[in-house]
Amino acid sequence: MICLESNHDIIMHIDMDYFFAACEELRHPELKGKAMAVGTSRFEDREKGVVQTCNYEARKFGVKSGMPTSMAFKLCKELEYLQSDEFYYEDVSGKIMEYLKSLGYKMEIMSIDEAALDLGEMPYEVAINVAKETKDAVRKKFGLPSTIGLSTGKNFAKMACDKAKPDGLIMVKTDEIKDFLKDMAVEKIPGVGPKTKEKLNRMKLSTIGDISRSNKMDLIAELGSFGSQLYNLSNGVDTSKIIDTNVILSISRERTMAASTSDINEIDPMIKKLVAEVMSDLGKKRYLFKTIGVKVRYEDFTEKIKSRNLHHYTDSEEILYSNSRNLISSLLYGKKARKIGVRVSDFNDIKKQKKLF
Ligand code: DCP
Ligand code: CA
Ligand code: CA
Repeated sequence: MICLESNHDIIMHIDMDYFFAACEELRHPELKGKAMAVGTSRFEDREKGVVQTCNYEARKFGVKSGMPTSMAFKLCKELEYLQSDEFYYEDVSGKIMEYLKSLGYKMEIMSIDEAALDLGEMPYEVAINVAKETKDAVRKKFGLPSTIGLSTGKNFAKMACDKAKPDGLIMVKTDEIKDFLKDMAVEKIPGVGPKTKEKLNRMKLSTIGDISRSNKMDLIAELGSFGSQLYNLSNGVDTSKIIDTNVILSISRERTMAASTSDINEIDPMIKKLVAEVMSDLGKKRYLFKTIGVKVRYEDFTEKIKSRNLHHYTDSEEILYSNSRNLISSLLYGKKARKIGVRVSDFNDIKKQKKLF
């Protein structure tokens, strides 16, 4: 007989390390080992933008997400800088999510670079092996480092993951949860931002242990139902459930043209081609979309992205084509385009929708 050590489902939380910057290291291997940041502005205007993320070499200098890029350059003179290319990161993300989903567990996509998988009830050792294999496979298939947290409960798994960063793997068993939490600062609980932290601190609660010993009614009076959740979590009770997510986040195609041009009529055949390819992928998956995005890369290699939200879900090729053409046209302003991209996102499953009627 197999003896289950855990009575609850084990959640595996995976989060990619320095995601946007790691994606850039993939296609710019010469930057590996150097301090590097990805930011919102073009290279020429980099001092005006904000750092979106940076690799761990840059973090040693104190560079971090959300910081003005000008400050990052003050902290680290030799910082390498790249403008963020979200089409590319979404594409990498989509492939990773598809792979994770193929493992066959119920899975919730938490953000562009993290997902929670419900491994069900299994012995801790088996879960650790699943996590090791997943982490190794992600590194091997995509060339990217990740960190995994395992625990019983979505919040605890995420907190375990945060603790294990970077390139780590830890398991917090059910009977270790209270100990794991007790000395942590309140803001380590997912969802506790600066405002909630301040409220809790005013109530003289600075660690999660403090919350666990506090009065539940006072927490509810101050924070509503989130107060009740915080009390439960602090006492090792996590009732959150994994909500299975549609894995395909977007479908896109992009291609370099034979010759650069600023004439929308010359670009038109390429738009038609990309639209047809996107539609073919979409048809196979039987999805409806609500958001259309385009990308233009100019002769000087700078890029612009523009997207439009439709009022209704659709799978119309004509709507995709006319919107793509308009959006691309609006990005030309007489400049020559070298490469263009078309993307659809924000999906609704046709099969699911039919069930409503
Ligand atoms: N991101 C962003 N702006 C921010 C924070 C993040 O654009 N203020 C983007 C860039 C990140 C990605 O989201 O690469 C994922 O964010 P994470 O918080 O998971 O941070 P990283 O993956 O960059 O680093 P790590 O998870 O190793 O700490
Ligand atoms: Ca991350
Ligand atoms: Ca993340």
